[in-house]
Amino acid sequence: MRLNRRSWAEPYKIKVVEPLRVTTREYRERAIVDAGYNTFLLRSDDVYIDLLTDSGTNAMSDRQWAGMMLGDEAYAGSRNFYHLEDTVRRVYGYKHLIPTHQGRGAEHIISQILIRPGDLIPGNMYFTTTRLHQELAGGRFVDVIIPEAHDPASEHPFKGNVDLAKLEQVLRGNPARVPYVSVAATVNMAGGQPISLENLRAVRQLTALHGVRLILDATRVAENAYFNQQREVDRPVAELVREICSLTDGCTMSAKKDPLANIGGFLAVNDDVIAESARNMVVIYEGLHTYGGMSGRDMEAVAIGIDESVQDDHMRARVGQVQYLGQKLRDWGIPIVLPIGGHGVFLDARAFLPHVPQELCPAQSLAAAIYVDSGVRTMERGVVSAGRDASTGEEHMPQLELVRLAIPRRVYTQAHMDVTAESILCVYEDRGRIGGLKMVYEPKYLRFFQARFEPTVRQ
Ligand code: P61
Repeated sequence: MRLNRRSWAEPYKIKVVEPLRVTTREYRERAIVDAGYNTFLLRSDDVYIDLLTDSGTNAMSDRQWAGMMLGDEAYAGSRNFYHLEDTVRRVYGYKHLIPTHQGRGAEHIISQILIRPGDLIPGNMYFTTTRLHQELAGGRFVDVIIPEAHDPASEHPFKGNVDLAKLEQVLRGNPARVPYVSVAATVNMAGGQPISLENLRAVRQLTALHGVRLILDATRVAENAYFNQQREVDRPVAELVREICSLTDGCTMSAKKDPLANIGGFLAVNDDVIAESARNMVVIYEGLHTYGGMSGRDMEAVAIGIDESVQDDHMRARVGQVQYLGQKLRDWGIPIVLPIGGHGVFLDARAFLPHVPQELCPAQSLAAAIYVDSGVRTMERGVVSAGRDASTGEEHMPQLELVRLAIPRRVYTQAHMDVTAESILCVYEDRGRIGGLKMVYEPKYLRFFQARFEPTVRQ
């Protein structure tokens, strides 16, 4: 037999393992009730395969672990800070680094510095923490992503693109009311969808014309660059990352994602005045400007992880694993967001459970059902995550009602992906039995993290 294709494998082998616990269906039925049907409220000991998030769940490399031993835990001027600063300058190209404990720390600081009450912040789809910090600073988020991004079935290769006409309308109609445009690469809530370089260049031109800054959410910029490489221009991921960043004035970063760490983040900017304001603020909320809430060893792990994250073979295996899972589900006719994203596969809960109206939180209910079936933990990304309008208190009713299967980096094997896919198929075949949920406890901020639910009919 002649092979017409050759498989590839992960560019690493496994040195340390962490046992997983398998529970019974009866056990999980109790656990999900105790957790108020919210997968965020499960104990991780009760989870078999944890696809809640790719945030902070990365497996670090032996080099990163070795770096942890080089942690310089000085209060001020830790050598690991300088290593991180050099790395951020070299890999992303920004002049100033302000470390923070994680991404939202950076979002808080940049929002408070740049936003005045009544301002508008256009962006390529909301992200929960990003929008909340914009609102807490008195601003209002305006969605300027292309319409295809709100359609799970659209196979547009760059669903993270900005609708330039929409953006222009916001900029023209609100002179001096737009402190910056916020662009995410890739777009988490759209299903891990990338923005094209071509579109980003056009956004840069447009914002420059209006004298408005462009701030990047660089949390998954290397995954975005991988898609740019595959779908747009065949250049190394590292080069593309650098180019994306060069089109922006600064970035917020959660080092818990692309940079392959378990904790950490930063704000990076080119402007000296903004950097000075940020250093003034970081000491109030995060820690000294040379650690920002991270220990020296954390900063070392992030610095080393950043370099690993922009390697082509790493990214091929990382995104390749997500594609493998997605393709399996697609082949079985299970409704997922297309194209398959960079950090996870997103189930289209509206199409999966057409009999459950959005008011009854179909994605929340589907995530609970998947957990009960197999112990696989996923996350709701629909009406519960979208929350309420900050000024009217009305619930947002997003077009996308999704369940996210986020894949931690370098953690699970192909067999784990198979087990996951088989569980989703079982739940799909039995979908008629899944009912809706009503919220019985609703926290004020980021309600999805701690909300509790009950079935509308006994399940
Ligand atoms: C996640 F359910 N993401 O995807 P921090 N920007 C972007 C993120 O994806 C992100 C942050 C900023 C998480 C954790 C999480 O509604 C949720 O380091 C594109 O988590 O502070 C985080 O970075 C914030 C899960 C956050 C959520 C908010 O799983």
